[in-house]
Amino acid sequence: MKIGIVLYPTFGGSGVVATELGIALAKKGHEIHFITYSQPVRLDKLRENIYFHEVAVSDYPLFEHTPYEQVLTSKLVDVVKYEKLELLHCHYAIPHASAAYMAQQILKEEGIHIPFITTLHGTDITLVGKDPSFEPVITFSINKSTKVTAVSESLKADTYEHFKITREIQVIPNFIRIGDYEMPNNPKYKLRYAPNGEFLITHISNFRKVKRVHDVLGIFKGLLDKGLKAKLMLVGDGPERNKLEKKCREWGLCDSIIFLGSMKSTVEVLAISDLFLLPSETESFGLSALEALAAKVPVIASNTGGIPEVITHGFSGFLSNVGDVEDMVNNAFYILSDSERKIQFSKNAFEEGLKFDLENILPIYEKLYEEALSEHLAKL
Ligand code: GMT
Repeated sequence: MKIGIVLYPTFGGSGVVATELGIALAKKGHEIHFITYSQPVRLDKLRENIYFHEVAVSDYPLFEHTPYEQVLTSKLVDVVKYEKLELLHCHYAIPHASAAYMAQQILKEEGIHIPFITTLHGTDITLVGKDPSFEPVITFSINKSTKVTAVSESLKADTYEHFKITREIQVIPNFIRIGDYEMPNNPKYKLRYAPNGEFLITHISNFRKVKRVHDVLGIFKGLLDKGLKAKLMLVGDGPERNKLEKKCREWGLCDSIIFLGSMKSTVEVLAISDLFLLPSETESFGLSALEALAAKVPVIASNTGGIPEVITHGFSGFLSNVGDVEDMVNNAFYILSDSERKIQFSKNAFEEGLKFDLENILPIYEKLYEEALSEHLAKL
C-alpha cells in the first residue's frame, strides 16, 4: 500500500510513534511517504521504501505567522496526486487532520479519492484541542476522518467528553520494538555517571509544565534525604529547564544531577538506569515510561490519564496521585532499598513492556488501513 504519514518531526512521542510505524510498514513492503516540515529525528539514514517530503514554509512580510496548514494542505494534494498515495495517516490532530480533510476535498474535485486516518496522541485533545480557539475545527476533522484512533482508553474517553464526536474511536496503544532495548548494561557508562555505585534515576521529557519536572527534582531530593546514594539523569530540553537548573543550584544538588539534553535515542541511558520517574500532570499514554519498561526499568509515575494502562501499580512500578511527591519518594525507596525486590520489579517491567511490542501492534494498523480503504471505496 502507498501511505502518506503526516507528523511532527520533533522529539515528541507522537513523532516517534509515527516514524517507527512508518519504518516498520516500509520493512513489510509498504511504500511510506513522510510529510512534515523537517526530517523526522529518527529518520536519519537511507531506508528502502521510505520517502520524505518537506513542507517548506517561506516567510512573507505580510504574514506575522506563516499559514503552515495551507502549505501542508498543498503539499498533501501534490504528494497524493503525483506519488499516487492510497491513504493518509495523520498523527496529532492539529493541524494535520483538518489539512488532510481540505486536501481530500481539493483532490475530490479532480476525481481523486483519498481516505485519511487520524491518530489522537494527547495534548491535541487534553490541552490544546479543547481550547475554544481550536475546538470546532478539531471536532469537525475528527468526525470527517475515515477512521480515528486514540493511543489509550483514557484519551478515547477524554475525546468523547470534550468534543461532540459522532463516530467510533478505536484504541491502538503505542508500541516499542522490544529488541531495540536488549542492550547490555554498559559498565563504562555506568561508571562514568555513577562512579561510586550510586543508583541512576532517570527522567526523559520535553520539560514542559505538564511534565511537572519540579516533582522529579523533589522525588530525587527526598531519596537523598532518606540516605540513598543516587544520581539523577535528565534527558530532554524545554521551557522548564532553566527553572530546574536554578532549583538544583538552590538546593545544592548540581553535582548529583546530569543534564544530558535532547537525545535521538534513549536506549543507552535507559540501559544503565535503575528507576524511571514520570510524575506528569496528565499523560495520554507515556511513551517514555513504556521505553523504560522495555529496558527493564521500573517506573514511578502519576496515576493520571493513560499511565495506568501502561504501568501496573505494585508490579512494574508504582502510581501516586499527581503531585504526591512524598508517596513517590516512599515508593521509589521501597523498590531501590532491597536488591531482590529491585530485580523482581525490573523483570516485571520487561514482562509488562513485552505486551506493547511492535509485533503485536503492527497487524492492528495494517487491518485498520485495509478497512479504511474498503469503507472509503464503498462510500464512493
Ligand atoms: O501532547 C504532547 O505532549 C505531545 C505528544 C507528542 O507529540 O509527543 O505527546 C503525547 O503523545 C505521546 C505519544 O502518543 C504520548 O506518549 C504522551 O503521553 C502524550 N503526551 C501527553 O498526553 C501530555
